[in-house]
This record gives sequence, structure tokens and C-alpha cells, in this order.
Amino acid sequence: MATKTAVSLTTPTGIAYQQPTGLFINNEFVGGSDEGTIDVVNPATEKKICAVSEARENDIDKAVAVARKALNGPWRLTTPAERSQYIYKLAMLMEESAEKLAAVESMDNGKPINSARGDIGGAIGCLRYYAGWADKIEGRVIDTDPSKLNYTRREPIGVCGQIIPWNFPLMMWAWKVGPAIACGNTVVLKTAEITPLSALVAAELIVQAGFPPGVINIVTGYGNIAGSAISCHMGVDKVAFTGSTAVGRQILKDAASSNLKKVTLELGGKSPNIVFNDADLDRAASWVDNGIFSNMGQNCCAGSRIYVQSGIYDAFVQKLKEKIQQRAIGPPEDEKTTHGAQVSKAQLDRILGYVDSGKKAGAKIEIGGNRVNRPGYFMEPTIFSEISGDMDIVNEEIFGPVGVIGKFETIEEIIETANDTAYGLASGIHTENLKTAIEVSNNIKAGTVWVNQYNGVHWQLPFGGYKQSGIGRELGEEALFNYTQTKTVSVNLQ
Ligand code: TXE
Repeated sequence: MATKTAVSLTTPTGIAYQQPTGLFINNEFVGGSDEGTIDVVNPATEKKICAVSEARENDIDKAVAVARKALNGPWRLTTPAERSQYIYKLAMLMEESAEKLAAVESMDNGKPINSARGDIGGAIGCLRYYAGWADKIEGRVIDTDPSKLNYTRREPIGVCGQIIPWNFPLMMWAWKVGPAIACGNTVVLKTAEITPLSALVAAELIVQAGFPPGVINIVTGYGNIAGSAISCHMGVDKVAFTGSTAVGRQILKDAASSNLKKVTLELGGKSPNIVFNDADLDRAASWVDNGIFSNMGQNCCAGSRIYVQSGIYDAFVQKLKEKIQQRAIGPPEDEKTTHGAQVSKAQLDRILGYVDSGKKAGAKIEIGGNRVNRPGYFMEPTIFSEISGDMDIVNEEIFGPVGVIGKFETIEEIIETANDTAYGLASGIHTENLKTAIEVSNNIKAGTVWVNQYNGVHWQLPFGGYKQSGIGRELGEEALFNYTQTKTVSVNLQ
């Protein structure tokens, strides 16, 4: 009997739909070769939603083989303008299914339905942006002497393995697939094992958009099996990864010890969010609240280290607490909810472990600190004060709604404190003084600096990490350089 590759589900918002559950290989949903499955749980209810196929090494081999066949076959013959049209069509189909995709994302991940709608909009915008790039990828003519014609071609890298996390499942899907496909590569993308559902719904749209079989393959599976099979694969030319720094390190090793595939990494962070005496207190408190608690703190650029200049410290803490108290914790499907569930029990336990460690280290809980007393993996927005630089809660990525707040006096001091981290993904500065904003921006070692705002990620703007927060840049034109390689052709005209 063939493995079932779809189930009938109804989202908590009341949308009945067919959820694909198979591996999407060569434009078809198929069962895993070992018929293993992974249970998918709704983190807001702790109840099983369905089970999806588990990809093993064999399945990754199959997906890589069809991706290679497509690369050397129909996809190679596709014009840039046709590639652009496929991506536009995919974006249009996603837009038509946006409400369903948002509801599925919210059910699978635990995020409020309104945040999920924002994510789906972000995924669509990102795809449209890269659809626009597909026919604008150009080489150069370089004069060296009159008897030579030298030019560069920007060619696709080949079969791209892409491994994504669970915090923004469909948005990460679009960040990875969009630029890779625009540049003429083919893709084997692995979802996070705990949030596979929206990626599979979107996979159905790949067929409807008319992509040739094998161009985009979507697999669900565990990191140490399917993920590792991708990063170690001799037939994968490039791997793009978003996730923990520990796994990023492993992926670099896998690439080095297999075929030296190209690697881009988008990893963790412990980003500083700095408020100066002259900041607009109310607005700064809103951005700081958004910076750490958006997506329940499960955000690689979360502004998790909050530093406030001494002149406004007490007033700011008070204001921030008022903002936090306005957060509506509740069922993700409720339109009024602004704070949903953490993604899994494992993540909730990890967060509670950090809260415990903060208390033991002597930090003071200003607000929150507890699991919410209701079914589901809900955690109170939490702020620690009275911190010191040697505490784990100050140095390690908690990836939950737990921020630390400290006081500073001078610009020199805060630049040093802000940079006193192994990470360098993002940062925020709140001041009305342009000179302060520019001086601090220029001196912070981070891939993004937000001034008088936070979390302003946009598909047109390059995004990625300094130091141990990553290698390479996603989004914007820069992402295209991760998905093309330059060939120099030099013709002797004599
Ligand atoms: O991440 P993993 P986890 C950080 C965050 C979080 C911590 C742990 O601090 O608390 O990581 O989360 C796949 N070879 N971030 O355990 O394991 C895995 O299947 C290849 C930050 O969920 O890094 C999933 O698809 N792949 C982050 C993806 O890697 C492997 C987002 C991410 O999972 C693999 C998520 C392996 N050996 C977590 N092991 C961000 N930067 O946004 C796992 N994977």
C-alpha cells in the first residue's frame, strides 16, 4: 500500500484543507524510503496535529539526483525571464493562499495569527523581489589590452542544499528559495522537523506555478540524519543554513570533509539594544519591547541585551514594564493575541533553565519569570535587571522572551559593552542625537544597526552576521553573490 501523503485538517481559525505530509521530490509527494514519520505538535495545545514523512539518507540521495537532472536539463535551458515568471507565479499563488498559509503557520509554530500573516506577506514580498532580479544578473566586460576581450559570467552554483529553522518557517523558505532559483540553481530544502507544515503547503504551489520537476525539492526530516546527509553530500554544491551556532560549526566541518561545498550561515545572536538619555522614552520603550518579545523572543536578531543610560534608567524600566503588561498572552488564533506559545517543550524547558540560572546568579526579575498556567508552551515576557557580564543570561542566546537590562554612563563604555559578545548579528540605538547615532553605528560590530526602531528586516536590505553570527549575507542584492559563481572568459583577438 502506498504511503498516505496528505491528511484532511482544519486550522484553529476554521479553515479546512488538505495538508501534504510526504516528501516533495521531483514535483510529487512521496513517502520516505523507510516509511518513518515525525509527529507534528500544536505548541499552543500540546496536541498532535498530524505526522509527516521522515527523510533518510536514501531520500536525500533521490532529491539531490533529481535536482541535478533538472539543473543539467530543462532548468539550464530556461531563460532568465522565464525563471522570473515562475517565481512571480509562485508569489501570486501564495498570495491567493495567504490566509490558509498564515493559519497553518500559526497552528504549527504557536505564533499569533496576525504575526503569521505578517510573515507570509514577508515571504511573498521576498519572492517577488527575487523574481525581479532573475533577468538582471549580469557580468562585466573588463579591458586589459586591445588584443583581448575579457568578460565575466555569473553562473549558478548548482544543486543547493538549504536547511531552515522553525522560528519563521515560510519566511525562511522564501529567503532561501527566492535567490537560489532566481540565479538558476536547483534546490533541496529541509524544513525544521518541528515546523514542516507551511513548507509542504507551499510545495503544492510549486507544481501549480509550473516549475519543471526537480527544480525545487522540499524534504522533512531530522537534522542529524537528513540535515547531515545534505551537508555531507558529494552531490550538493552549496549549503545555506539558518540555525544554531553549534550546528553551523558542524555544517562547515561537513562541507570541509566532503566536497568543500560553498557554505553560508545565518546563526544566533545576543544583540544589544541601547537607549540614550535623549531618546523619546515612550517610542524607545515600544521598540525595546518589540525587539525582545516579538515572535516570543524566538528571533535570531532579538534585542536581548538592553542597555539604558543612567539619567533615564528608572523611568525607562517603569515605561518598559507598562508596555510589557499590555501584551496579550493567549491562543494564537485569537485576533487580539500578541504573545503566543513557544515552539516546543524542549525550547520552553531551555528558557526556564536560563531563568533559573539568572536567579541563581543573583540577577533580579523585574517582570515575568514563569511559565503561564494554561495548556501549551506559554512563557511570560521576562526582564532581568542587576546583571553582570559573567552571567549566562547575559552571554548566551536564550531564544525566548527573556531580556536583560543594564545601565551605562558614556558612549565609550557602551560601545565596549555592546561589542563584548561572541555574536554580531544586529543592534539597536535610540537617541535624538544624529552624531551619537552615527558614532555608535560605526563602532558596533554587527551586521545590522537599527536606529530608533528594531526588527526592521526587509527583503531589499542585506542581512547577516559579524563574528560568530554567520558567514555571508542573505536578502538584497548581496544574496545573489551567494548563489552565483563568477567565470572569467578571456579571448585572444590576435
Ligand atoms: O536549532 P538547530 P534548534 C538557536 C537558538 C535555539 C537553538 C537550538 O538559540 O535555542 O538554536 O534550536 C537542522 N546537520 N537557533 O535545536 O538544531 C535542524 O533539523 C544539518 C537560532 O532547533 O540548529 C533544523 O532544520 N542540519 C536560529 C535546523 O538545523 C542540522 C533558529 C536548525 O536547528 C543538524 C533556530 C546537523 N547536524 C535556532 N542538526 C536562528 N539563527 O534564527 C540540526 N540541523
